[in-house]
Amino acid sequence: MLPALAAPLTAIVRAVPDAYVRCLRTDPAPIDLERARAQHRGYIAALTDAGVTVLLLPADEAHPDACFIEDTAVVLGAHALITRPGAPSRRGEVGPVAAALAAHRSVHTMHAPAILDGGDVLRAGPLLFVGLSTRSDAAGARILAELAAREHLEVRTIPVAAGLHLKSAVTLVDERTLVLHDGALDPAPFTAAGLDVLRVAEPVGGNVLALGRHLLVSADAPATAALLAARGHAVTRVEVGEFHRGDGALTCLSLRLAPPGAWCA
Ligand code: CIR
Repeated sequence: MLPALAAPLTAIVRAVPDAYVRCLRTDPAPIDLERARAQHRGYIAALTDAGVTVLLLPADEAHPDACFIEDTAVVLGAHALITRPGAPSRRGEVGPVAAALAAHRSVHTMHAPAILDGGDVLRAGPLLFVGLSTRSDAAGARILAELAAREHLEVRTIPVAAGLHLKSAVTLVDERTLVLHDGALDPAPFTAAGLDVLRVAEPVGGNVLALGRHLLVSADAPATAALLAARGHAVTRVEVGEFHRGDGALTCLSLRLAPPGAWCA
């Protein structure tokens, strides 16, 4: 488990716009907006129940994907890097996120032509694994690496050949353990870094959200939830099916800010 934090985590989340039904997605099935909003409320409740302080930003009707706030910034210690999202339609999402982060962190901005989505950045202690995907490139990883060096963090890039983001397939469970959708990515870069990798068969089981001692797992990954509970984690199953339809998962829906001196997934 991640260590209990001396002070609570803060998470910034963004309300679901009516426009969410037109979000970028590979699954053509229609999105149920009311169910999405109910699931978003459930997600916020799960964060709150895990002791997280939640800041809710208003919905952005001009940007259907804005509720996937994780992609718009990477928070590293005292700094926050506002990304240049890989999807052109998402680039206008960042303004209100930067304004909200400025109250908590020293804010830096990524400039063109670099691209990076926060969903491609996976922190494991002093390492930042950065997926090179359709949404994040080497220039984006280099800009992140410059900022990361200030926090004594090392960037290691990983090609993401399939799927949307690195964290669509692999996320942190505890300080030295990752959970990975089996077959989606080569686990070698993680095991070479001394991390344990739990392989799971459920596609959305690869994206869990570790919050101190609490672990949020999608209700659509029951076997993953059972595996992690059997390993002693305090697992909360969260319904986010309408966000899976939008190619998102648990981490995408929040930006986490650890208290000073700590770090979080
Ligand atoms: C997109 O395609 O950008 C959104 N529909 C989904 C973003 C999911 N974000 C994430 O995995 N961090």
